[in-house]
Parts: sequence; structure tokens; C-alpha cells
Amino acid sequence: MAHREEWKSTACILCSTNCGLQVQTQDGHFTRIKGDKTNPRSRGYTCEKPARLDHYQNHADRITTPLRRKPDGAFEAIGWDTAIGEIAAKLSTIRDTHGGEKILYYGGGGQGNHLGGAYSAATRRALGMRYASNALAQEKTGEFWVEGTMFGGRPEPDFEHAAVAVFVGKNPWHSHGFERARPILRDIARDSERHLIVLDPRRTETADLADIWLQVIPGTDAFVLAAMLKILLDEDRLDHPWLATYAHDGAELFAVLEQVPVAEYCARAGVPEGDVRRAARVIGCAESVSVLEDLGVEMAPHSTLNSYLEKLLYVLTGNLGGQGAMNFGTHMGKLIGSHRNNRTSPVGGHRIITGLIPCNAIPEEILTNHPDRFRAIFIESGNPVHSLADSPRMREALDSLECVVVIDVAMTETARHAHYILPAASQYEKVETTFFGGGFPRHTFLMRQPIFPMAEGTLTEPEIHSRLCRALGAFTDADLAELRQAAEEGLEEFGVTFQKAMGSNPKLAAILPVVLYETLGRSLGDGLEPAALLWGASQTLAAGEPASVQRAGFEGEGPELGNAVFRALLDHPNGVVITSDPYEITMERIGTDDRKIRLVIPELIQELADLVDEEPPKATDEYPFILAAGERRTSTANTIFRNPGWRRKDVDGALRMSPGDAERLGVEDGGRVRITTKRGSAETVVEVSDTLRDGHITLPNGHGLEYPDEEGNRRVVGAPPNELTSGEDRDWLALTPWHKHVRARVETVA
Ligand SMILES: Nc1nc2c(c(=O)[nH]1)N[C@H]1C(S)=C(S)[C@@H](COP(=O)(O)OP(=O)(O)OC[C@H]3O[C@@H](n4cnc5c(=O)[nH]c(N)nc54)[C@H](O)[C@@H]3O)O[C@H]1N2
Ligand SMILES: Nc1nc2c(c(=O)[nH]1)N[C@H]1C(S)=C(S)[C@@H](COP(=O)(O)OP(=O)(O)OC[C@H]3O[C@@H](n4cnc5c(=O)[nH]c(N)nc54)[C@H](O)[C@@H]3O)O[C@H]1N2
Ligand code: SF4
Ligand SMILES: [Mo]
Repeated sequence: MAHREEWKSTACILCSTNCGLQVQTQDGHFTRIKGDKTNPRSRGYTCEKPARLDHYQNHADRITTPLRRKPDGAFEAIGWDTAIGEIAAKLSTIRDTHGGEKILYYGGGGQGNHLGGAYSAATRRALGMRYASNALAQEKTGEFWVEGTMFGGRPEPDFEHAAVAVFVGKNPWHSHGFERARPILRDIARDSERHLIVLDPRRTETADLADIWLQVIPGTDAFVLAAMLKILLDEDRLDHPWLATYAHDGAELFAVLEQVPVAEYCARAGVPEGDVRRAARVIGCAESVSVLEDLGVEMAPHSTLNSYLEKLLYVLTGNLGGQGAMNFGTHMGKLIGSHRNNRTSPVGGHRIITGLIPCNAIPEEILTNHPDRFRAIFIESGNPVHSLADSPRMREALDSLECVVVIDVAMTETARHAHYILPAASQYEKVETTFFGGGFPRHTFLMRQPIFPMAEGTLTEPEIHSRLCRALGAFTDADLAELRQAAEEGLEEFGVTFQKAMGSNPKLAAILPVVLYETLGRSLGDGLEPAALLWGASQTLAAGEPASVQRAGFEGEGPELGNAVFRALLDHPNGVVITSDPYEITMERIGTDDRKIRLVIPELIQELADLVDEEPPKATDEYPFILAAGERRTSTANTIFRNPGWRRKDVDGALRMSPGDAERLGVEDGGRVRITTKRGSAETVVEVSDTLRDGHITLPNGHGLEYPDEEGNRRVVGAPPNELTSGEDRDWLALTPWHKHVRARVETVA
């Protein structure tokens, strides 16, 4: 009988959708990859990208030994014990001299991994670190702040059932952001009863499918959204009884909206007034509406205001709670911190939103003589030198710090600036998961198990954090003896002992994740240790939402119910439906103090009113183009793949430009150009594309990484977008960068 390879269930790590995969492997390589039909959420769907995943697992930039930077800048290999010992010593010296809050934590997870970040909580407590940031604080924090203020929670769309789907600065055909995006988009487009509305200056693949495509002039969404709201008001399409029940009075907002000159705002945004009226009417009359915004408005002028106006579209029309509308789901572990938080950054006094310092503030909080400046940074699973605005300034900031520690799988642009680099096992060599949205009304959670043995010389992040905590003196084996004993006796016994220990021993409670890892984790079996934290998350979920968990088919109550969820996660690496909810529950999950929606956000009402006096964006002679720096394409996946050879198309990461602009510049498809902004310049090839307006150019994200070519020479392929961006062009409230709105000039090169 022919030998048949075993298929193993896992998930794609290339975007936040985390589609279920089935894979076969041989000799450390993926040999076959297909969508997992048994995954309850993705149901067999994948896009084209995971077929290339072997380029993540195997590449020339993988690091497999801890590295220490020598005074001459070169790295030397050191042992793990040396690395852990020296890092613990350096960071505790900084803590003892200046205070642990002078050590900034950055990262904690990418598109497919979050357990490292969750375990880092122990190391952070052990060192007294108080401040953190990650990539969410350069895209989603404005939106989080609005959602926190209005709802005290984060609603999620239900496009599968929505009568009307609205995308604001979002191209789900390529970027996804919800499960099975392409079939769902096609279904909506095909169904004459349903509508797809897209606000995007480029005729994207999603816009091509739309019933109504509003081709806004870049940066003018606030005008279109305000006009749509005013039309809803004029035509009295608000859901008054619903608003009276669930929302606070909106008089102050309505008074400002009353003043919106619809025709003029449409003209400023460059969209036909008739189309805007039709879009507003379709939304106002719909059975159900789901809306999703993304970088096109978050990384553009009026970022946080855009988020507010976008939410008002569905709230004023009563599209919160219900099939096809926006709903509040359950959470397995927390990805984001509390919405209620009045802290600010230590130097600049910038708002900390959901526990995160704005990414754009990081260099300012370092490059200063201010006594409260950061003196060290601990970076895990993030590549801020490449991914945050103004790469040169980020390099300068890192180089000025007393200690930079990086945990990564690869030698990255950021790792090159570290004093210590700790090599992590890859996301297919360890237990991992994400805490990204799990879906509503059925919430699917997937805990992956190792597909490959760990690369020699690497450790998992949970193990690294455990070793650091031990070296910092946060625990000893004696502290854990009783818990270890209990773990051997089973989950029930462990639960009781754990509860007692957390209540009576603050020293252990402070490093809870590592305690779970070292006790329950060690009892789960080789390689499964990191799963221990999900036992805690399962218990929290079962305690907080017992009825939702029971509706998903789990039996028992209290700790027994949590144990049932945890066992299911261990047994089903293809994903588990952990909660199931009726749509009505959404209104019970409004998390504001008095459980009512706030329609008025005073901080943003003034900005809305001031739009009236805003000059439309004007091109200048020096910088005639608006560059969208970082477009999602079939050939991009953040910086998860380092080998440019993963790309079949658009290998050089072309600058897209309209035919008219190309002709004026005298450049043809495939021709080379230099892009220059006030901050820097980069060379690339041109793709002439009739999807763009004149004056609007786009560059892909994730390009411009250094990687060895066939002769072993390190080469940068494509343009690194953040050599061109600046940290000062940003939202006033959330400090999100205007990456979609970078003024630029383009010149041909020979
Ligand atoms: N293939 C692929 N998918 C990905 C990723 C990836 O790297 N590659 N990254 C993932 C990540 S981290 C994220 S955050 C998401 C981002 O997902 P998206 O936000 O959907 O991705 P982008 O292509 O950056 O931007 C969306 C759209 O904004 C439009 N836009 C530009 N300027 C404006 C404007 O002024 N107004 C409006 N309304 N639109 C504008 C662009 O034309 C573009 O179509 O994608 C995720 N998915
Ligand atoms: N100009 C411009 N800049 C942008 C964007 C844009 O549109 N334009 N998009 C922004 C957005 S929305 C985002 S989300 C960010 C993304 O930027 P980052 O947050 O920097 O995320 P990734 O590129 O996904 O890189 C994650 C890092 O994790 C590492 N890694 C992979 N697996 C593991 C693992 O198992 N353990 C550890 N420890 N590390 C691992 C990778 O090698 C990589 O260094 O980029 C942002 N930057
Ligand atoms: S949609 Fe995202 S998670 Fe799904 S297969 Fe494509 S890249 Fe992977
Ligand atoms: Mo992102």
C-alpha cells in the first residue's frame, strides 16, 4: 500500500483572518498546503498566499543562536544562559537606577502569533515596565478610542448576512480582515437585493464589484461621510425608537450635521452628489448594514474623525445588534487593553489608548534629555525600524538607547540595532494562536500545535519569558512545588490549588502566565507547555460568559466548563466554536458606564464643525503627487516573508500611477523612477494603472527588505515605504500616521 502522508491542521499566519490550513511536511519543509474544510470559520477557504508559506519556515535570514552586539557593531553568538543572564542583569540595573517604567515594551505578536506577548506580561511585571506599544498604535487606536467612547466595546461586522456591506478605505479582496472575504464579496455582488458600497480613491478589486463606488479624492473621506450623515438626517432615515432606547441624546451632533453643505462637501471630495445620495439612501433603507473601515481612512487626514463618522453611519440607522449588522462578540483573552484609561506618555503627554503609546511618539519619547525618557526597549515579534513611520529616526532612536533586546525568528532591520537578539522558534514549531476577532454569532478559536520540530538553538517566547523571570528572581522552583504537584493530579485539582495560590501569593500572581507555564504547562506534555495560558483564558471566558459557552455545546458549570473548553482546544487544532450567541445579546454587551451608546464625542464635534473652513488638499509644485505608502496586494504580507523569491508577481513592488501621469512624466510601464518626499527618497519601477486618479500614486507595503541574492550579496528589493514617511504628519488625537497621504515627487531615472 502506498504510504500516505498525514495531513495536519494548522492556520495561516499571513493576515489576521488566520484561515484554517491542512498541511503535509517532509524534511522540515511544507510539501502540500490546502484550506481546511473542517475549520468552522474559514470552511476550506484560503487566498493564494499560504501556498508560499515554506518561505516563512525556511529562509536565509533565520537566526538560530542568541546574538550579542560587539562594540564594533558585529554580532557574536552566545549561549542561552549567558544571554538570559546578561539581559536580566542589564535591564534590572536600568530598573534599579532609573525605574522599570523607563523600559518600553514593543510588539508582542504579528498576524499569526500572540502567545509571546501574553507571556511577556510576566517579564514586564518582574521588571516594573509600565509602557507598551505595538503596530495597532499606528492604525487602530483612533478607532479603538471612538469605539470605547461610544460603545465601551468593539463591534464586528457580519458581512455573510449583511444586506448592505460598506467598505471605507478598505480593500478586503486583498487584505481580507474577515473570513472568506472573496466568496462573500462575490455573493453580495451577484445578489440584486444586496448592495456593496466602497469609498476608495482607487478602483480596487473590491470597488470593481461594488454597486456604488465613491472615488473620493485622497484624504477627503470626512467630507463624504459627513454629507451621507446629513442626507440621512434630511431624509429622516434615522432609527428614532431604537436610538431613544439605546443611545444618549444626539442633539449636539445633529446641530453640527445640520450645517453640512452636502453639495459642496461632495464637490470637495470629487464624488457625484447623486452617488452619495444613493449610497446614503441604500444604507438608510436597508434590512441590515455592516461597515468596515481600514487603513485608507485610518492612515489619512481626519483619521479619528473618520472612524467616528463611519460608526455613526450604522449607529444612527440602528444597525447595531442583529443579523447582518454590527454585533459584540465574546473574547478569549484580551488583545487590547482597557478603553477607560487616562494615562499619557511620559515625555510628550500623548494619549495612551487601550494601553498603547502611539507608535509615532516612540522616537520623541527616546530622543530627548527629558528625565522620564525611555532608556531601553524590549521588542518582540515586530519590525518597527521597517514598519513604523520615519525609519531613519527610528534607527537613531534605537541606537541612542542603553539596551535594546529583540526576540524574532529572523535577522530583521530592527534586530540589526539590538544589543541582544534572541532567536524564537517559528510559528509552525510551537503552540500558537491569535486573539484577533473570532466571529459572531459563533466564535471560533484555534490553538495551533507544532508542525515541525523546533529549529536547533531556538526557544519559544514563553520559555524565554520563563527563563528571564527566573533570572530576575521572580520565582524559584520551591515557590511552584505545590502547583506542580496539583497539575499532575489533573485540571480540577490544579484549578483549586491555582486559585488559592493566586489569592495568597502576590509574588506569583504578578507573573501569572509564567506560573501557568511552569506548572500546568509542564504537565501537558513535551511542546505543549505554552498552551497553559489558554487554560486560564478558557476559565475566564467560561466564568464571564457561561451561557454563551454552553450554547456552543460545552457542558458543566464553573471551572468544569472552562476545563471543557480547554480540552477541546487541545483536541481540535482545526478550530473550536467556543461560544454561540443570539443576536439580541449585543445590546446587553454595550460596555459604557450606563450601558447606553454615546452619539456625541465632544473632542471630535469641533473637528467635524471645522471641516467647513478646511481648504481642499492642494498639490504643490515641489510635491505634485499624493503617495499612498503601503498598499496591500497579492504580493505583500507585511514583513513576514523575507525572501523576495516568494513573490510570483510584482517582484519589485511597483509604484502604481495613472496613464495620464505616466504620459506627462514620460515613463512607461516597467520604467524606473525616483520617488522623493520631504523625508527621503527611493527608487522603483512603475506600473501604469487605470485604476488610479491623476495625482494619486501607490506603493506596496512590506517591500524593501534586505536579503541575500544568489551570489550571497545582501540586496534590498523594492522600496521600503517608511524611508519616505514622516512621524509628524499624523492625527492630532491618536497620532496615527498619514501613510496614505504622503506628498511626493516622481522623476524618471535612466
Ligand atoms: N495581501 C495582504 N493582506 C494584508 C496585509 C498584507 O500585508 N498583505 N496586511 C494586513 C494588515 S496588517 C492590515 S492592517 C490590513 C490593511 O488592509 P487595508 O486597509 O484594506 O489595506 P490597504 O491596501 O493598505 O488600504 C486600503 C485601501 O485604502 C485606499 N485608500 C488610500 N487612500 C485613501 C483615502 O484617502 N480614502 C479612502 N477611502 N481610501 C484610501 C487604498 O486605495 C486601498 O485600496 O491588511 C491585512 N491584510
Ligand atoms: N508606510 C507604511 N507602513 C506600514 C504600513 C503601511 O500601510 N504603510 N502598515 C502598517 C501596519 S497596518 C502594520 S500591522 C505593520 C506591521 O509591521 P510589524 O508589526 O513590524 O509586523 P510584521 O511585518 O508582521 O513583522 C513581524 C515580525 O515578527 C517576526 N516574527 C515572525 N514570526 C515570529 C515568531 O514566531 N516569533 C517572533 N518573536 N517573531 C516572529 C517577523 O520576522 C517580523 O520581524 O506595518 C505598518 N507599517
Ligand atoms: S486570507 Fe489571510 S489568513 Fe486567509 S489564507 Fe489569505 S493570507 Fe492567509
Ligand atoms: Mo495592520
